[in-house]
Amino acid sequence: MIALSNFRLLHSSEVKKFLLMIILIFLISSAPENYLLSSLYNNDTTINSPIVLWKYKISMGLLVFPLNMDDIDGDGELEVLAPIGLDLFILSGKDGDIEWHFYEDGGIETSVTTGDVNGDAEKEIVFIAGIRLYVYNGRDKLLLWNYSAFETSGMIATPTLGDVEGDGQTEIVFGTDEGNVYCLNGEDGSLLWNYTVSGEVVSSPALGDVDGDGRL
Ligand SMILES: [Ca+2]
Ligand SMILES: [Ca+2]
Ligand SMILES: [Ca+2]
Ligand SMILES: [Ca+2]
Repeated sequence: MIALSNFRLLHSSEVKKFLLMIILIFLISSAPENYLLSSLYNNDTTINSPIVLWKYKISMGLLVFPLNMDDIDGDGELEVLAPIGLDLFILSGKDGDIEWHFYEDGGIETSVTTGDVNGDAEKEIVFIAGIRLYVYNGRDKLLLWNYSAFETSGMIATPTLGDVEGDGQTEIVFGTDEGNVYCLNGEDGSLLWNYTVSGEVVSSPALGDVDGDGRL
């Protein structure tokens, strides 16, 4: 079973480029209170001797949620989407420069999901911070909408994108530590449905056609 968003990404040119470049990202502890985020680049497929392309020093906080990369602004170059401490940083994959920074009371609570959620052929970035889910346009970082249905912060599961309604439009599905699973209309953030489970939701939803009827 594979999320629709992941299925699309596996076939995208950006990800093929990503695989060819063999970029490794990892966290290095340089001191008890400081960490370095390093992007390693190797262009001859020999991963035994990676070359440090750039480093980004984390002055405070820890990298809690996984990094990912995508060309969110459509300029042909990958960005690094890095939740660090309470903040979200979007760094240039090329040189590590900060392209965008986001902070909200309560702090970022998930990794960042990317994809075209409103059908305009441009990618959005989707994440949860504080008590809200945010959708920003990836090109100019303008807020499309946010959704607040949570009583407290503490969501720990990254949202998943997919056309769960089968209407050609993308939905956003995510769970919370209050035990609710939400499905939002990607275009405007309106609630399509929610479902309460008996306990905290601690993982991202996986979307797939498990009953073979041609629909997620
Ligand atoms: Ca880019
Ligand atoms: Ca879009
Ligand atoms: Ca849909
Ligand atoms: Ca199905």
